[in-house]
Amino acid sequence: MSILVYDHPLSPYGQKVKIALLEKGVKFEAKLPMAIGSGSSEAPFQSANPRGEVPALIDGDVAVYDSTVIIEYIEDKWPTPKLLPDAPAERARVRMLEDVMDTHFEAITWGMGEVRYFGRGAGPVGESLYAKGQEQIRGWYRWLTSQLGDRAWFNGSAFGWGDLCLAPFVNGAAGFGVAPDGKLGEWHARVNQRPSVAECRKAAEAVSFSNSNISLDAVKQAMDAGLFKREYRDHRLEWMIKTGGLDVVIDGVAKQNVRFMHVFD
Ligand SMILES: N[C@@H](CCC(=O)N[C@@H](CS)C(=O)NCC(=O)O)C(=O)O
Repeated sequence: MSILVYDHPLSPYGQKVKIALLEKGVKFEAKLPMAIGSGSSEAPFQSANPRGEVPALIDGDVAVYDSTVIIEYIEDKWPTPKLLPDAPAERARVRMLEDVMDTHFEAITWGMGEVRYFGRGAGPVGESLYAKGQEQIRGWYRWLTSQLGDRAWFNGSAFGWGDLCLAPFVNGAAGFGVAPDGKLGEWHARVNQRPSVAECRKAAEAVSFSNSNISLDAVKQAMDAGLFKREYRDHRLEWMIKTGGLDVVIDGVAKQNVRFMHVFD
């Protein structure tokens, strides 16, 4: 039975799932859900993930959403080659790294994307958000470097969970002009040699805003026309507010081009 992954190539969360499946040699089809980013979603994607987010994985009559839960499912269902380390403490260490990347780190690159590609906070507010984002990423790089220590891989002696959970996010940050250097930079070069990571990175680059003909003006017009409703959820909302973008949120709520999570009823 084939596996379906609802995905957007630019989503670092979607990339985590695809890298895990590629590493396991599990065949899958990646599909872009209709109207992703518009704030509305339709069945069967909506029933696979009531949050209306990618990734969601369909395996026969099993539907799983949230990249962390999906990777746990993948590791349980296809245990070889294993992606998590063996020792409980090592497994916990790697899961903590994943949590940091999914929450604190991603919020920054997402916010920078709001400024750069979606025209939020035009003028000095946007410039300040972007510059602060770059500075914060450098801070996280210092922390990640200390977490890597003398290891070649975040997972331990070989590539694994700890690496696939970082690579898409660090690649995203590098795309905003903040590539890591030193030991983290060496790991970054090494991880991008991994065929599973390289494949997902290539797919992301192929659709990236920087490589497309879509102008910022066209995106802004679509935003003003309500064609996009960007999801300002938990850590992303926190980042926008704490980094000086409260007015961005207020403006987006007034123009109805931000969305929040609804009740699963
Ligand atoms: N915690 C979720 C986050 C997934 C997520 O935020 N996905 C974004 C794309 S990167 C999305 O689909 N957003 C939908 C939207 O903006 O409407 C996970 O790990 O899967």
